[in-house]
Amino acid sequence: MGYNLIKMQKKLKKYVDESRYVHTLGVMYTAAALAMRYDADLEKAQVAGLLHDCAKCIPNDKKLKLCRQNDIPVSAVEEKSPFLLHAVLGAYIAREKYDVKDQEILDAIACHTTGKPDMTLLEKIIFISDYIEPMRSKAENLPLIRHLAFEDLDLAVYTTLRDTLAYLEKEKTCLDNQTTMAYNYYRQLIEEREKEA
Ligand code: DGI
Ligand code: FE
Ligand code: FE
Repeated sequence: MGYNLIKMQKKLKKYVDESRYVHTLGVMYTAAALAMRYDADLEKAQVAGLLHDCAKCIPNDKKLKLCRQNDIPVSAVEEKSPFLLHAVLGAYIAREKYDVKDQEILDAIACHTTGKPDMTLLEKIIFISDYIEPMRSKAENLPLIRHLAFEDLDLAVYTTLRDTLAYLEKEKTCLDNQTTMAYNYYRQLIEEREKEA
């Protein structure tokens, strides 16, 4: 506890390009707003939001090298799409270079790209903030998901995963197992909720 957010921002700025930095601030503030809405830890949400993409601008070959050097497992899908590693590598760098020891924050950084089944509140907040922050503009259901994020977080997570999978299928990109598992988990959660209603 007691993170120096200003100091972290100054450092991060040296390691990411300008648009990534602006995106990162957007995620930090969006995560803060969602933490207020859902009574999550405001400081953890900001630190995780600020650092979630801290490994994004490392060249892909260096990402693979850093993983190998530090015993971070690399799946076949990650080998093919090394950009996916910026999430787990980001958690590693947050711990080693930004002195973040809080496992909840590190976990939220590590799963921010694929999501995962049964995410914690903080994990869901970072996953969604990354998708809806104000600088984002591409995804088609953004207005809906931005609204849902503050109304029904699980439904927002489900809708984001559904749209991401549809997009990846259209692009014929290979799916990380974690993305598929996350989608199946949240689809079932929403289906069961609807049955009960
Ligand atoms: O780092 P950002 O651009 O802010 O966002 P991100 O870390 O959420 O990455 C977004 C991209 O990741 C988006 O184009 C969808 C893609 N993605 C998510 N899950 C998978 C995936 N790409 C592949 N190849 N496989 C996945 O399972
Ligand atoms: Fe990312
Ligand atoms: Fe991001």
